[in-house]
Amino acid sequence: MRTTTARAYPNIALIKYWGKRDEARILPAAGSLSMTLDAFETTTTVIPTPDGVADTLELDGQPADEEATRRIAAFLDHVRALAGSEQKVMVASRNSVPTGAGLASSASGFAALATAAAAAFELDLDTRDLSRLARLGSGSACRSVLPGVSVWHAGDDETSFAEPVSAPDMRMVVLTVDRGRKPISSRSAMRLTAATSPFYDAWVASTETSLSAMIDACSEGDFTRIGEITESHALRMHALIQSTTPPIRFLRPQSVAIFDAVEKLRENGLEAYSTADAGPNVVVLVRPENTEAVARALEGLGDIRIVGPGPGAQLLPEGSE
Ligand code: 2P0
Repeated sequence: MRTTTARAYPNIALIKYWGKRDEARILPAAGSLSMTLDAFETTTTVIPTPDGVADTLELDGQPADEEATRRIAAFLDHVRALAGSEQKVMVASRNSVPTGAGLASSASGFAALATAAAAAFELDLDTRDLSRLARLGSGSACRSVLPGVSVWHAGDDETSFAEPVSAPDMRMVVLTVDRGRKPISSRSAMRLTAATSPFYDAWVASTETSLSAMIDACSEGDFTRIGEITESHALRMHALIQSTTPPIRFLRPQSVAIFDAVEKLRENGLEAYSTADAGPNVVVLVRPENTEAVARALEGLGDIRIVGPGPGAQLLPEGSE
């Protein structure tokens, strides 16, 4: 065993993952497609603790709470099973934005941890198997193993991984409207949706249709079609989430104001499309040449950060910890 450090970036889905077919193996009910970003990264070090009786976790320099530590230990059990090892480790993870700020994500976290832990336990995994491993920590993490745009296949345990998709060059204008912790985790909200929404089956079926339309639009480099499917699919996801019992609403008035402003931009000939994840922040998809104009037009509606396609999860040189 050795000490290793890895870095990974979050991703923003254009076709969203919302619902599992298998909770234990984190198999999604439908496929999804996302862009890994070049900002908001997580850097994670895994240190073997030969005398350790339990895994420990430090987040941004502070000991993590019991729940977060338990989730990491459960993930490390998968790594130990693959390695045939019982070795406990210390995990130290840093986010470039504060954890719980709505931007630090479980996707970058588990993609970085899977990459560092696989190397620490001397597993020789290719990208596909690393993506499958990251999926066991958090579904969306399997997409953050890959750079740029990737598709995550629904599949079964063997075939559910992310792989690259050819797509045009795109940028995103991220508008942070609220840095607070979300009222409910994605995992719990997803479970509630599958259990209580009358629209869930239609969501799963229509997501597969939207995904194949999106893959076609990406390979044709049709930005307009990509944008239209992105915005429509995001609104469908939020409509679905609002249809749970009890209802959950992630979008705030400020979020809706941004969707409206983006629609106005399009009416005025500036192409841009909105999406939002399980929270109130809005991400606007733009052509590279329109990035500055769109960011300027949306000034004042949120804290703005421009992002582009980023690298896949990577192991850092020894001594980076
Ligand atoms: C996505 N989200 O496709 C969707 C859109 C949030 C909204 O993937 O239970 O944290 O760990 O597999 O990966 C968030 O779900 O859930 C998510 P788990 P995860 O990006």
